[in-house]
Amino acid sequence: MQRAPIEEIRVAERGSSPVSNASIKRLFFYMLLARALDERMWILNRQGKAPFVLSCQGHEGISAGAALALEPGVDWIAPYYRDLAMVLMFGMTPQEVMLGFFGRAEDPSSGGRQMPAHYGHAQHKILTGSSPVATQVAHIVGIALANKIRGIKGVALASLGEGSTNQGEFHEAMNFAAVQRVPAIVLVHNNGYAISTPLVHQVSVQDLSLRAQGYGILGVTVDGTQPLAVYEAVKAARERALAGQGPTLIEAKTYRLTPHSSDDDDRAYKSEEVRQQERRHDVMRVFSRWAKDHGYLSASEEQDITREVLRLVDEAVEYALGAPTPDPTTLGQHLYGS
Ligand SMILES: Cc1ncc(C[n+]2csc(CCOP(=O)(O)OP(=O)(O)O)c2C)c(N)n1
Ligand SMILES: [Mg+2]
Repeated sequence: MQRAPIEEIRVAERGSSPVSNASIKRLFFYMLLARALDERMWILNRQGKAPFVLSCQGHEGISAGAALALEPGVDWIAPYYRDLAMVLMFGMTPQEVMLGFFGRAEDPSSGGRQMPAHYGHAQHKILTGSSPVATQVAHIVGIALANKIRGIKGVALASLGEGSTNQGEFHEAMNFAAVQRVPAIVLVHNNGYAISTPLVHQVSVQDLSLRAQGYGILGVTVDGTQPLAVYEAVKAARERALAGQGPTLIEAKTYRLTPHSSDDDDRAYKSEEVRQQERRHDVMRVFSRWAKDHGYLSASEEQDITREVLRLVDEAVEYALGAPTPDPTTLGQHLYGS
């Protein structure tokens, strides 16, 4: 199934850029760190050392662009499994990510109980995720309502895939958020597929942001392969939320560059031609080229960052592989009352 091409989104040129040089480098660093961790996870999975990968490849620009516009320590996020770059920018370390990946006792998300990529970190205001998709939207709307009632100057952002917006829970949460005008942001990563189901068999609208009209809130669609376009949209939504203007629905379009998970084979439903075309829109290639062409990043800086990122990945894997698994006698903890 062919997708309509992503609309060109203007990215501010050097000089009129809404973000500093340091922020561009920060974006690049965390996007690359997420990509490198993810690529290593696939290798470890194929080596039989870890059971399951849910990949962020192709989604790094959305997660990082959004995180750059938020305030870690103040704002709450309820990420989904493709938001590795977002949780890293909110303070999770590569080591903590790998502890979760291997299901180790020290895993901050769940002590090794959750599936991998169900990120959570109370200290960093990262709400732990539930496997049923879209449940996080209601959770974030509740946090945003609490912020509003308590007069806390922070926002709450939920992130999810486009397929997940068809859950009843999504609509209930969006409607309630709109009626209560809570300071929430709902970020939809539209990668054109819900596992193997293409967009045309999921919805009959071209842009999911159109759904915002039905709730009476602002809806925006941006190119998710342009981290700065995502940044600008989330920044504007945050300002509106803090000014009492209520929630915003943001749709960011991108391409999922891997199968849905390590248990999926996307060759069954994507032709080689489609997969190659998606790879040409790889956000890492697009952003690296843009940053170099516009003088934000030199080739030698890119090499240095790549070396540093790979060192962090090696260190994280070594630590997590050597870390103890949960004590079997704690199996019932947090599940049953005594
Ligand atoms: C309520 C519920 N139904 C089904 C599933 C199984 N499931 C997990 S991910 C997924 C696809 C989600 O697609 P989308 O929201 O587009 O996110 P993407 O994986 O494409 O980023 C499904 C059906 C689930 N976890 N929860
Ligand atoms: Mg999807």
